[in-house]
Amino acid sequence: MFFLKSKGFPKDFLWGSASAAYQVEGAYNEDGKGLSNWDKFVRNSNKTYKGTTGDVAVDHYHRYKEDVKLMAEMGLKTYRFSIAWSRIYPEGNKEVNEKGLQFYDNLIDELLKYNIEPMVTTYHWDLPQALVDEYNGWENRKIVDDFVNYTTTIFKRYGDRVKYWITLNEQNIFTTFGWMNGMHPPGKVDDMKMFYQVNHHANIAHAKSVIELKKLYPESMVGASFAYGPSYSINSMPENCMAKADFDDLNNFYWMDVYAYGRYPRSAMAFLEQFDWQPEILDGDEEIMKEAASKVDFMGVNYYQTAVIEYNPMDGVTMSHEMNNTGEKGTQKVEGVPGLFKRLHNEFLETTDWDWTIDPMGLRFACREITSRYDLPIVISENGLGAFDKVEDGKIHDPYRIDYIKKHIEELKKACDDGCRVIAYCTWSYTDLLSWLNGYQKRYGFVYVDRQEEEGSGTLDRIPKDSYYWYKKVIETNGEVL
Ligand code: BGP
Repeated sequence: MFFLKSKGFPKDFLWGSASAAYQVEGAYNEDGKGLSNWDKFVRNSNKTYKGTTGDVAVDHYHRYKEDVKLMAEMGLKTYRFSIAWSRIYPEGNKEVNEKGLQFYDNLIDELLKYNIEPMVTTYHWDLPQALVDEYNGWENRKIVDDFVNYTTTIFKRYGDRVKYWITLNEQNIFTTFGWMNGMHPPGKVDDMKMFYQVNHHANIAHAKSVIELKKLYPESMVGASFAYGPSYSINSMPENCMAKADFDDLNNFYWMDVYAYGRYPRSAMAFLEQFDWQPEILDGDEEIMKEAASKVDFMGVNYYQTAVIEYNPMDGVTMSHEMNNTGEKGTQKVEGVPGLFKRLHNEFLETTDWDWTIDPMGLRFACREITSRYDLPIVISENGLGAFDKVEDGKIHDPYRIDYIKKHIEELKKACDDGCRVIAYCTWSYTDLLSWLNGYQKRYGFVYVDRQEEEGSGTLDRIPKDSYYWYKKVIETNGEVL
């Protein structure tokens, strides 16, 4: 739509920034923390850039006070972070670790001291390794009870101070990378049947957690964060437009319909059934999914890029099981599912050095689609630019990041004018941090951290970048001065 005058962002808009435990905390074996699947994967898999690990990460565990103080000086309204399950339950399901609970008590209290709203992700991919050893983690339905036991523990502990909760971060990504392309733990490739089963377990774990939270704290706000990549058909050829519809049903609505409606898209299910890939759905599951969907308060969206879709014949390209994790532009291969679709480069748009398409308007599309299809409020829980940053005379000039975020905020403002109920915008990320597969050189933060790939490298000192001061102004003016 077009509007003669913008209404701007809502009055209590939550300007925020985000992180995840494994990517910032470090202290991987301190104060009783158990090992996670990532602690193990980074050692055994040879998948991370130059073998980087989160053992120390950016040492947020010991420096959270300094980090929060910088947030306060910036005027941040909300900080999204995740809790490491293996700090709370070192073995996943047995004894609770009081010291782990205390760390997040301290972090939450520190945020509240400066009026920064904590937004907590209960699961951002780091699963207690003990549960993998015991029953293969997400592959076994037993995980549902252990997950709900863990989430209920943290809801009870922090629910008096935390209003905003995100159950699962990017279920589509951790399952696709874990069971389809082998790049995340457990590193399985094309295990289609298990991929859909794992997703069903995650859906029930999410749903039961939502129901428990609402019993304890009916006023809380809860949703899952989905890595949403809206799609465009390459052109108006009907075969390509149908391929786009297939892509959406299998890659987007397959998750968002569950969070918002408590059901799977019919065409996706029909497709899976012919190969016997559909998950085992127990009696009562559908009711649980529907009940949770009726209680969900928002759709969490991690937005980075859109996809261009073309029909892919039966003898067409397959998944490459590789990605550009070096930052050498142009090395990402074209991938697809034979008989359905393939993803092409968008000739109208630039990409980052890691070949991620830069498409600010795609963020507005994402909000519009969610609003039309689900009519839910929206939390943008991640959006940002991974780039090489350089320190010059003790400063970091990152006009490219400012430009990226500015253009996305402009589109988000238009989405608000369109009637989308956007309640928060969190950039990825607050400080620089570990990029799962891309090491420390792919930087996202407003705050530079002096560390390189090797453990023990750098002072871990924090330096606010130009974008830090720029975002401070954006917050002060509620998005009017960009
Ligand atoms: C999302 C994850 C984040 C973060 C971000 C950037 O998928 O939720 O944890 O890592 O992407 O991705 P990357 O680090 O691969 O550049």
